[in-house]
Amino acid sequence: MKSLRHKNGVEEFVFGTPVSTGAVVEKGRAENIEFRENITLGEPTLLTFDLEPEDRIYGLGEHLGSINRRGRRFRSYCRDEANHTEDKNELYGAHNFFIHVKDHQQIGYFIDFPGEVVYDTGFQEEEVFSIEIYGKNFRILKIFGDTPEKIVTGFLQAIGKAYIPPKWAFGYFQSRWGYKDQKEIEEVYHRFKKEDLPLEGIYLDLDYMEDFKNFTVSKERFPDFKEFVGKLKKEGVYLIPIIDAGVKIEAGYDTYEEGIKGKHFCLDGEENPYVAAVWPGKVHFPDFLQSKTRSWFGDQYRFLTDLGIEGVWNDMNEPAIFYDEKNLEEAVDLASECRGKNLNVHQFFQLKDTFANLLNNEDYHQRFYHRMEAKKHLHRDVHNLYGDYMTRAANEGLGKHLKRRFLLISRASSIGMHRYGGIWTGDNASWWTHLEENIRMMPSINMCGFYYIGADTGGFGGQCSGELLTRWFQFSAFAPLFRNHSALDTRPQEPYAFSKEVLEHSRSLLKCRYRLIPYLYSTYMKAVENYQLFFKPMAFQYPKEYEAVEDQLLIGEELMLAPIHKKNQSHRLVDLPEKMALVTLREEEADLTLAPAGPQRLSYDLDHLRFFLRPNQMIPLGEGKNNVSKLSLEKLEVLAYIREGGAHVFYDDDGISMGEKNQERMHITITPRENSYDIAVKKPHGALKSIDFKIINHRGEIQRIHYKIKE
Ligand code: MIG
Repeated sequence: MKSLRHKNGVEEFVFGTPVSTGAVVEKGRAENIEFRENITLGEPTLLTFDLEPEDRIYGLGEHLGSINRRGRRFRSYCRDEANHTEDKNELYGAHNFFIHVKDHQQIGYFIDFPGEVVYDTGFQEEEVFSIEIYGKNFRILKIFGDTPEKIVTGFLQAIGKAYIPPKWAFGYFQSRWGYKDQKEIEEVYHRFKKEDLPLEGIYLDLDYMEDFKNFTVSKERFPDFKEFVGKLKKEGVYLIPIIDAGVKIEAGYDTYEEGIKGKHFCLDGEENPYVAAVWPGKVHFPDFLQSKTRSWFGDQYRFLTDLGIEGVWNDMNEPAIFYDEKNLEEAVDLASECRGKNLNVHQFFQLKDTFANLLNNEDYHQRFYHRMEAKKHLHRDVHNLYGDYMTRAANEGLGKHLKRRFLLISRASSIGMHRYGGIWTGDNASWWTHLEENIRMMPSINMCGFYYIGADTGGFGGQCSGELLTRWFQFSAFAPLFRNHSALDTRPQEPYAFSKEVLEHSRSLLKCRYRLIPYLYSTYMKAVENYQLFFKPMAFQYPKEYEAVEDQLLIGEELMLAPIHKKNQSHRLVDLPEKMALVTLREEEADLTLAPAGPQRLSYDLDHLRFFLRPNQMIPLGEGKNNVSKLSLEKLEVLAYIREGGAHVFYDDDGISMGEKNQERMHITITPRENSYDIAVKKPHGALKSIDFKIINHRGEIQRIHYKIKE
């Protein structure tokens, strides 16, 4: 074992000769450090920690369950899991960072390993936290800090700055698997316009392609795609097409032909391109682990950027596999053997399961290989890098051709990919419990480096009700990625697909979202810049008794959210660790009242947003426009809760340039005086003419101050 020391005291332990995943960007210096944890190298390697009753575990990213991960099993092995029931131990992401919090100390760990890792956080044995690492070659980073938040910061520094989307990516996006052609997309656009609903873009699912072939557009369904993209973009509406991992095997299809010629596909045991089946039927999988394949595949996105596209979602990149030839043949053979027989119960279930197990069977992972650093790797051993490296390829290609920021999200991910794109949390369902999962999952994913995150709002599978959509909007209004997406054959889920009330509520909630964009964008940029959390669990800020409050979240330093996530609730219980100001936000007005510390019932209607402003904090609000391009910062409203005085840095830039161009950092300070406040605005935003302050003090008295920026 080798050991190294990084900045901030981060320790790195190198076991064997690990694959360079590229997750960690900081380089350490060799130093002799002892690894004191209990570890036994083997197949699998076993790492164990004692758990005391009070211990908590945070992190592990995209998984179901509580924010405190204690008492469950989790498997880090990217999986196309289409049914997120409570018992599922793996989803699409593999995020091996966690913090073990004890009474007297806390330590963060990152297991830098691209294969399977299984965590048992005191499920089998309540007093043991065991981790199985399926290999002997890996790195472990140990991160120290006196608070969980500082540990996160140390970790984020080690893994590098997160992906930064364009400002328009903070708008509202409509999506649906099933919008079949240009006409239908146009109808969605017109309907949003007619109903005065904010809209920033429409995602294009599989149906825009020709026969599910990546980097093609169906001529029949989109006769003049380029013109269409341009026309919508003029209205501020972006189209975001999907790209899948598998490349259709079809003679004459460019991407396929080039992939073969350039030796870009993963190989089977006989050194032939591995064949599996996904949406297009039989496909090959690009070997994204080869750098030449990444630059080739990245360049393929040029087909889209040449058509005016500035955003993409990468799907099916765990990779998801419907079947491979071997298993399909075995299943068909078994079925023929069964023909005409009187099957007993075992034979029947074997038949049924054999077919059911074709989908995403992990046997396939033993049958194909990658080439990386001139070495051959069995897929299973590097599985978790696949979606990550596909997204790196896309990021590099899009950046090269666009030379400005772009929207990029991926379904599969591992830590390291956070520098290249965001993630959506996959195929959730229109269930109230999934709204709650969404709330809890955000901070855990954020701790692992990802900031541009969100769930399918309204739920992907199943039937959404107007009430669920509205409540979900009330939470997603704060998520960097706000997309309403639903599956084929489910009930239509656009805000206008329900009653008139739902439409009206959605409209006001979406306008509120746009009012929040200056704040959300500023908070996002500052959080990335300073390696801080955008979504913070209550337990990271407040004393221990708040650790169990997992359906309230903090945003940046300013806000606490307490969304309703249950049906037929006009009120919910909120537990305030300190006195805060309750904000009731509507399109036209924002009200402030004081809320005392302690548990209380909060009424929460469907047509507005309610959230809490922490003491000595303020937030800027813009106007309720229908598009980011229409948001002007000439006039801002600032809501503040001032006890002793508050200071805020408001970040803005042109929202699209890469690098550090046009950054603006406006400093606002509010200092209470006898009967009023002193307000200072340093480096006012270039566009700004005036700010309307609404300030509440600890007695609940409100003052409004109109502040003019001197020319
Ligand atoms: O096998 O492209 O998670 O968002 O709509 C399903 C169709 C493939 C899964 C994605 C979902 C998308 C769907 N895809």
